[in-house]
Order: sequence, then C-alpha cells, then structure tokens
Amino acid sequence: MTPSIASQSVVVTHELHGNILLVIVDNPPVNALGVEVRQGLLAAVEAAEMNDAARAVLIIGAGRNFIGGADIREFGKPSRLPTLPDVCNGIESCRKPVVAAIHGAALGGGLEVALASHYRIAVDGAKLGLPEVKLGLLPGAGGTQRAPRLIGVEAALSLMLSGRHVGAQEALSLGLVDRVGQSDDILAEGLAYAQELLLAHAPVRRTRDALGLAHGESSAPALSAARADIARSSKGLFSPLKIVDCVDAAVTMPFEEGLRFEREQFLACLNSPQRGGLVHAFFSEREVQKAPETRTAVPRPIHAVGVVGGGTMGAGIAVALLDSGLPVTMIERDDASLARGRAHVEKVYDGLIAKGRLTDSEKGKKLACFTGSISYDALAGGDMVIEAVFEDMAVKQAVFAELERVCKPSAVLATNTSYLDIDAIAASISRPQDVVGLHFFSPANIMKLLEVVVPARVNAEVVATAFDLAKKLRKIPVRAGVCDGFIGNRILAVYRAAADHLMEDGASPYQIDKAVHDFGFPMGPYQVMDLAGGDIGWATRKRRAVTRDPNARYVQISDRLCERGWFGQKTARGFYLYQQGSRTGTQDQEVKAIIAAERERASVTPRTFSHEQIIRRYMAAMINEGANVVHERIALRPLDIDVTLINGFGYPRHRGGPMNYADTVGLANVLADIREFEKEDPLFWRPSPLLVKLVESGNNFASLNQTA
Ligand code: 3H9
Repeated sequence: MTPSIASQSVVVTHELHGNILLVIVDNPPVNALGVEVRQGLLAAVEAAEMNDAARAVLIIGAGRNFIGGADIREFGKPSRLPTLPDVCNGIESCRKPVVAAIHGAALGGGLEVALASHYRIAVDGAKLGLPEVKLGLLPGAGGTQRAPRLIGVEAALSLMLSGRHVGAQEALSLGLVDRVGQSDDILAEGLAYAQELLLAHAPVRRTRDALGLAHGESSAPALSAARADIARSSKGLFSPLKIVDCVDAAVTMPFEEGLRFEREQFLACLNSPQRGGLVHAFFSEREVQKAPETRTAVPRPIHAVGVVGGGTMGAGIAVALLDSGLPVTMIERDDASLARGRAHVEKVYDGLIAKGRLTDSEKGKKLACFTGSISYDALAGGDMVIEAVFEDMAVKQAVFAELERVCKPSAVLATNTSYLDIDAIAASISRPQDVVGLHFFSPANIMKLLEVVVPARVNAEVVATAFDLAKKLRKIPVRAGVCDGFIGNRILAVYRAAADHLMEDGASPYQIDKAVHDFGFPMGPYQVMDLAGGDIGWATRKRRAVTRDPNARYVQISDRLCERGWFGQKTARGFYLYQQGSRTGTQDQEVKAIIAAERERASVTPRTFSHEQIIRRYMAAMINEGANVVHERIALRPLDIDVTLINGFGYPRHRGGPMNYADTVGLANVLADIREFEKEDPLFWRPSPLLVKLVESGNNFASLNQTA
C-alpha cells in the first residue's frame, strides 16, 4: 500500500503512476541530500518493495535539478542516520527496477544516487559529475566503487580527479547514462523510459555487478599515471590520492570491502582542515554575491556596453563582455590606437584558436558584436560604459566629462581604476550617483575576481547593476569600499612589503618564493613580479615617493634591479635569469650580490629564516591588513577578503583564504606573532584594532561572517 502524500516526508514524496512508483525529491534550492531526503528516499524504496502494484521505481528531482549532492551544510556536524551510503545501498538492493531520470545537476551524492539506481536517463542541460574533490572530499556514497565498475577506471578517475561536469551526450558516450531523452520534459521522459523497460521485462541491474572492471589488467597504468599526475600538480591536496586509493580498492577488493575502505577514506577527508577551507570558499563565493544593494535595489537592464581604452585591460574587458554575449563599442583617441585595441581583442581570440579552443567562425561571430569608434558619441545608446584608460586622475576625469556629455541618463558609468579615488572621479561630474568602480584583474577575460567598488554617492541600483553584470560575465564580485588599492591590492602592498623586509633581513627571494609556493600559492612574490614586469611597480613607487612616510622602512632592492633594466621575464632578467623563451627562471648570483650590497647600505646584519618563519611573517602581514580592511568597512566581512585573495591573488583555496586560515591558526597566535615583530618595526607591525578586539573577546573572524 502506498502511504498518502500527506503522511510522507515533505522533501521526498512518492505516488503511483500506473504501475510505476514516482519518487520526487523536492528540497530547494538544489535538492541536496539532507537527512530528511535520505530518510525519504529509503522510505520510498521500502514502499516500492511493499506495494505489489508498483513494478518499477522512478526517481526525479523537482525544480531545476535532479540532486545537487550531499548537504554540504551538514559537514562537520554530528552525522544523522541513515547515511548516504546506506541510502544508495538500499536503492541498489531494491528488487524492482529503479530508474533515475536526470535533469539539471546530478552532482556528487546526486550522481551516486543515480549510479545506485538500475537504469539512468538524462535530458539535455543535465550536468553530471563527481566534484567532491573540489570540496576536499571523495565520492563517499559508493561513487568510487560504482563509477569504475560502470565506466572503467580511467574515465572514472578523470571524472573524480577533475571534478568536471559532463553533459547528457557525453554521459551517454561514457556509459554513465543509458539514454538521452528527446525532450526536456523530465517526468514524461522518465515515465516513458520506465514503462519501456517494464514492457521489455528489463531485469534489476546492479552497478556493483557491472563489468567496467572486467579489464582489470589495464587499470594499473591508469592508476599509476593518476598518482604521478597528482604528485606533479595537486600540491599537497589531501583527497586526490585518496580517490586513487579508493579506485584501486574497487579493482582489488570485493564490493562490500571496497565500500568500507571508501567510507574510512571519506571520513579522513571530511575531518581534514582542507575540507573546512574548501567548503568555506564554496559558501563564501556564494555569499559575496548577496551584497546589501542586490537585496534592496533592482538592477538596470544591460544590453550594450562601451569600453573606453583599448590597452591590455580594455581589450580583456571587451573580450569578457563579448564572451557573455554583450555587444561592445570600444572608444580610442585615434584610428591607430583603435586599430591596436581591436588587434588586442583579436589576439586573445587567435590565442584560443591556436589552442584549439575556438574556431574561426566562432571568432567571427564574436567580433561581429564588436565595434570601434574614435567618437564618444558612439556611446550614446550604451547601458553601461567601462573606462579603462591610463591610471591618471586628470585623464580619467576628462573621460568622465565626455561620458557625462554623451551617455543617456540611465547609463551606468564605471571605472576600472586600480587605486585612484573613485569618489573624486564621481565628484567631477554632475551625476555621481551613476559612477561605480569595476576593478577587473588581468587577464580580464580569464580572472574570476571583480571588485565592485562602491563610492559614497552611488545609487544602490547602480551597484546592483554591477553585481548583475558580474553574474552575466560569470565573475565573482566582491563589494569593496574606496581606499588606496581597495581590498586586494591594498593587502598585497603590505604582504609584499613584508617579503621585502624579509629579503633585506636575510632571506633570499628564491627562498621566499619557495616557502610561499610550498604553502600553496602558484608562485612566490618575486616570480609574480618578474611575470608582471618590474617596471610597473617601479613606476608606482616613483609616483608615490613624495607621499611616502619618511620614517617607514623602504627596501630599495627592486629599484636597483629596475635601474639596470631588469624588469623580469620580458627582459629575460629580473629576480631570476630566463633562458631565451623560457618562463622558468634560475637563480642569479648578481642579484644575490646586489641584495648583499643593499643590506650593507641599510646596515642590516643578515639573519637566517626558516620557511615557517617566512610564512608566519607573510601571513601575519596579510591577516593584519585584512583585519584593518574589515575594521574600516572597506570589506563587508572577513569572507570577502578570503574570496578576493583566492580568486585574484592565487591564495591556496584549500586553506580557505587568509582570514579562514587565521582562524585555524588561532587569532591569539597571530596577534602574538605581530606583537613580537612589532618590537623590531613598530611602524609596520601595528596590530589591527579589530584583531586585538577579537582576541580580547575570545572571538574569531568567522564570527563576523554572518553580520553583513
Ligand atoms: C557530496 O555529495 C559527498 C558525497 O559524495 C558523499 C556523502 C557521504 N548542499 O551554486 P548556486 C546551495 S559533496 C547544500 O548559487 P546554481 C548554495 O549554497 C557535494 N547547499 O546555484 C546556494 O545557497 P544560497 C557534491 C547547497 O544554480 C544555493 O544552493 N556536490 C549545495 O548556480 C544555490 O547554489 C557539489 O559539490 C549542497 N550540495 O548551481 C555540488 N549545493 O542560495 C555543489 C548548492 O543560500 N553545488 N547549495 O546561497 C553546485 O555545484 C551548484 O550549487 C549547482 C547549482 C550546480 C548544484
């Protein structure tokens, strides 16, 4: 007998459709597998077993997705029964055919539910994947045992180690699903498929018995290649090797034993700090999208955008806009500059064509939406204009005077300045309420971070429009207040200075880079400087020399290199030496000699630093300035800093960003370090009032993340 829907769980319902028991998971927003869903699914399977009228079971998801995975919010809390592995085993053991019909996301535990089902159908737009690795986990509900049995070791490893999503057609060719539906009506497709299986007397078909592992002898090379690849590329991540171990177990152990092994490894991942950091990053990246203005104001429609300036930044921004399908008008001062701007845009696309990621005809389609002009009047119809000209207040204000003249009243006027005072730019025209900062990071078409800089007089709906644009561009927007460097570059300036102090005090740039790299950054600060071009920082330092506090410590080593024309990779020499065409540098004895001379000039007796000491100073500088940025309300919460540093500055994601890392180290320990360093240089190492307050009250940064 089928219980009435009223007596069932709210999040999983089941009812008979003819002879098929239709099970619907309805747990918005993504049908995550929280405890009630797990209970509901098991109850549905039991109901199917008990009901003679039910000859098959069909599982679908309500809303936009099948099932988005285990409920990430439950991680780290006491576990509640049934576990997801129990649920999947229950589904697989069902004596009647179980069909999973997949639309939208079937990710992680969601796909594991489908793998435990006996038949699978997906429709266009479905996204299937085992992305647990991105959260520091592994598929822990039988995924590591069932996926290789179903699709083979190599394909399963590739899915689990990359965490990528595959569409319905690829899932079909991998053998992950049995059929792709003709329409996107998931209910009709699922019912028709289940009916067809019944008519054909299709048997219960358990993935645990599937033959993907039949070619056992060929799995060893795939396993060792995966291990070698991880050793090369995933830099101390905990879960990837565990995934390989689990797949190895799938090959070598009986199914039940493999499941037990998987559970042990899953729990080890669950308890690792990396899982904490990665889950923090996941939720923080969603939290930053909900800036106060997005809750109170309606964004203005954006159908066409102007970009002023065709340099590297302007062209990158134009490409980002074109890639999102928005038509772009680029403004330059003369025909030659405009031709260069267009060439910059084309160069980005040609690079993609060379890598096989774009076709000529796709490039043609994108460029058909691109126009250029040397007259600002061409911007008259634009809904938004993004200025990306030379970083000079007078130049920017001249551009905004033109924008004021030509742009329609509803147009949003954005500046891509990296550090200029946006309040002053806004104040120079009669419509400051329309002016906002959109700080892109280079290369603008690739980097995910977008700082939305909110000047004092801007209208809330303009800010909401900026967040809306970020969504269209698939960028991660972080709300920032106006100050020198906003969030990211302001903090960068401080931890880079800390690195310079370390260098002058005795650590070599190579040692600092190695320590920072081993901590998890893709590059150390001096490698980054060589990549970006030493001349850029040099120009900024010269410009700021007049306003620099004469009492502040200023390390001149970078200036000595720049004076020699050693600007990094582009001149084949910077902190490192670069062989022709190589992007990997080698240590330079002359640089070491210059550093030694500078230490002498500054009367510094060099000391030795361990990698741990280097990281403690580097991180303390980052965390302390981060605390200042929150204290001054430049960033809404510590998590905004975490998202900024992870997505714009290479901060290792598995550590969750500097503020999350500080919480794991303990704020009292960070403050104790700063107080120790303060004895040497009280001007540089001034403990942030916020850090002091949190330590005194026994709180951490996480306690501030709820309060925006
Ligand atoms: C796993 O499954 C482990 C198992 O193998 C083993 C267990 C034993 N849980 O991204 P959106 C929230 S690990 C809880 O903006 P979209 C999200 O925070 C899991 N909440 O939507 C947001 O909340 P809010 C493996 C979740 O349409 C809201 O849903 N699965 C979960 O752009 C909307 O999210 C994954 O890693 C969750 N699992 O994208 C998939 N997922 O509105 C993770 C989302 O309060 N999820 N939320 O800010 C995703 O990739 C995307 O959310 C998805 C939808 C593609 C599903």
